[in-house]
Amino acid sequence: LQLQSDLRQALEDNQLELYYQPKIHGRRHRMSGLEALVRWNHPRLGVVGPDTFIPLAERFGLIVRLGHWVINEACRQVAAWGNEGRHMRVAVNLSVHQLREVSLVDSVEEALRRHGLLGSQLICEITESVAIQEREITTRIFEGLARIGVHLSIDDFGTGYSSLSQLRDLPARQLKIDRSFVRDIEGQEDARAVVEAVIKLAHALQLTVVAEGVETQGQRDVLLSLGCDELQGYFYARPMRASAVLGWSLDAS
Ligand code: G
Ligand code: G
Ligand code: MN
Ligand code: NA
Repeated sequence: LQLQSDLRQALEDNQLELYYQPKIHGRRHRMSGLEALVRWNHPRLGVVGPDTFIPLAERFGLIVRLGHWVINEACRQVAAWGNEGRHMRVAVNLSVHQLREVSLVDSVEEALRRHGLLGSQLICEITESVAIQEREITTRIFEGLARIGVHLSIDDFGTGYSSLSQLRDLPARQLKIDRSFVRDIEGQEDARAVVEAVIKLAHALQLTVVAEGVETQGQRDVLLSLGCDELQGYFYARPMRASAVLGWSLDAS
């Protein structure tokens, strides 16, 4: 398989790159952090998105190595921004295969130490469906990460059908509302009602809420009126190269 050997090569040759998408603190109207999103600069195909190669990496047993690279590279970049006087907090996405790895917490801790970061500068995102299907593993990993100060975020929330008790038992700090709910929030009363209920529930459980996929001012206004804590989406910024981040400003976007 061509892509399989290409992907191995990509890991060796530094063809992967992290892009960063700002998250905006709703009330304070400023950047609260960034989500790291991996891209593959393929020598012939150009920029390839994670929806294409993450599943391949999972199938070919490369995801743990790729995931290590992502964690380490995100920490390296946050430290570099710190050296420029900007204290940043970055979220990385974890695959289920990384959670099954016994040494995950140690390797996150090692990456933080190597780059001189606080645990609170890193957030780990896992999807709601993984969080509940792999309850025992995720609870153990989450507790380990929480001990070193790394916050956990439940990604794509609303698509995984977790029960209230499952949600209550997860030691997460943040919940990200899936963009399918955000998309319909202006026109559809029921979509708005769902988002309102999710925000209330999250706050009752002491979780902060991030809305993903915010594309319009109208969506932003509704989300802020419902008390959503943070917003992320093309309305503010597309994922960008690390080199563009310090020059990006909310008011110019
Ligand atoms: O950046 P984009 O919207 O194309 O991302 C598509 C999907 O790929 C999203 O579900 C996102 O969570 C996932 N993704 C992006 N970067 C990573 C990564 O570093 N690791 C894993 N496991 N998934 C990622
Ligand atoms: O599943 P996860 O939340 O990690 O996925 C993030 C993905 O969503 C990335 O691929 C990113 O490029 C994409 N994305 C970010 N903002 C928007 C947006 O406003 N609209 C849409 N359609 N996709 C977005
Ligand atoms: Mn995510
Ligand atoms: Na998501």
